[in-house]
Amino acid sequence: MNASSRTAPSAKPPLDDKPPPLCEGTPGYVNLDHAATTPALVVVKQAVEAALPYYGGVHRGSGLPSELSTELYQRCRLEVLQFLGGDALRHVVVFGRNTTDLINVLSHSIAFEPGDVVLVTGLEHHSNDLPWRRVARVVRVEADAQGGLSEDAVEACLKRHQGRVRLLAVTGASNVTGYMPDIGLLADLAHRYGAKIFVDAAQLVAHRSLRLVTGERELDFVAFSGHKMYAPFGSGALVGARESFEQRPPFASGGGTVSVVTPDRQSWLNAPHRQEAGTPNLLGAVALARACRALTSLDLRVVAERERTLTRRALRGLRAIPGLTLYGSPDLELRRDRVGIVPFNLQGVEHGEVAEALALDHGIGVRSGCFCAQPLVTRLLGRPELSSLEYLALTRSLRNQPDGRMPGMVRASLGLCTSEEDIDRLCRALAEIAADPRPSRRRDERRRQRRAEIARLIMGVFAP
Ligand code: ALA
Repeated sequence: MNASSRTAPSAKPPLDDKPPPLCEGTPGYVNLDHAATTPALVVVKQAVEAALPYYGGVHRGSGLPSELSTELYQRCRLEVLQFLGGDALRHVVVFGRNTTDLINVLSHSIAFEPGDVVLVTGLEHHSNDLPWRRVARVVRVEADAQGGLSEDAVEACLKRHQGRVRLLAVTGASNVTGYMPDIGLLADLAHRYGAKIFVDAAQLVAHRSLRLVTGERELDFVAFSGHKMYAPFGSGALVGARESFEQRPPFASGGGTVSVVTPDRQSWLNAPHRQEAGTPNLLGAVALARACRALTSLDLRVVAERERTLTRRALRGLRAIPGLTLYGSPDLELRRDRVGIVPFNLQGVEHGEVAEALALDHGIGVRSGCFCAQPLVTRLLGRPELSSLEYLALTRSLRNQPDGRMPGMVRASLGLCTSEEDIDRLCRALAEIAADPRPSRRRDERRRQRRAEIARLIMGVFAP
């Protein structure tokens, strides 16, 4: 179901040394921020360009573009289902803007009763935590000090709240540490205690194969975003059993969600239409579906092995830098699989400063901060939970300082086209920053150059 259960020999040709080409327009720039967003695959761009001349209103017209677009949209759902090994008779694909959007859709699709519990883990992105707080009682299974998750702790929690837990909401891979919970085992546990499982696969699907059904096991709900899997066209997909989406009125209502409307009544369409208010993002769906197909055509075991090799290289290189602290599992050999995400801090240099130095002085893009996962980052930093007074003081001070920064860390995240040279450049750059953390004399000038370059590129976007 996750990488650990994917060891069967593959009939696919091995991935050669050349990863599939990407649309990247910044020569010399090293992108180590794939966990935030990925560039587009060239084949994704080509698919969008091929669909564009025929773009019409899905379910909204009788002309050729509209009819074609309606069929194409349906085809996109099938591609997504195939990508996850779903069953077109039982499963439904709901398209939305991104994983966050779709978790909100899902949270309003489940008919929670008062007192129902959603179990979340301490590894979650805010998007797989906050939406549940609005619809159910959220109980948290904490991460351990390295950001790992104990299945025993999950089981203890399921037992403690037995009969009340409707859903276990868990990430497929942490966006902070790359840690991959054993999704198969967690699905078994959730089901044993009468709960369903939702997997936030945003950080997983571009790195490892994920199947909805493996033998007797089934994941109830899975969601992921196009912009983290080389299809950044504003779409994401949520997949689950059809009947799960037909219990409640939709999260967003409007055109496309209803069959009959009178001045005071309306009847909702079946899924997935009920969940997709407004004219659908056909081109986003095309991009997502084409990326699914492209990833399916790769041998993801080879992709994973290459990513692990590069991650080990990064971990070894960074560990050797004086004053650098790595977060997450101390297992630098990756005996337990994880996706290529490496979080760290440099002693005496604020995380945002490190990210800026990497960007301006070394041409390397990373992300710094809390990565929309404040509970996990706080835990990894070893900081105590805030008291109510501290919480109030902090929220007040940050409200008055738009650029006020929370304690955080720096994150390098790998993608399909990351190379050994990219990793070595990161290590060399960090060694230099560690040796002399003062902003370089040319920093201001480089910032100005950066602003000018951005202005020129934006002009280029609107020039034709
Ligand atoms: N959730 C994305 C990240 O981790 C945006 O950067």
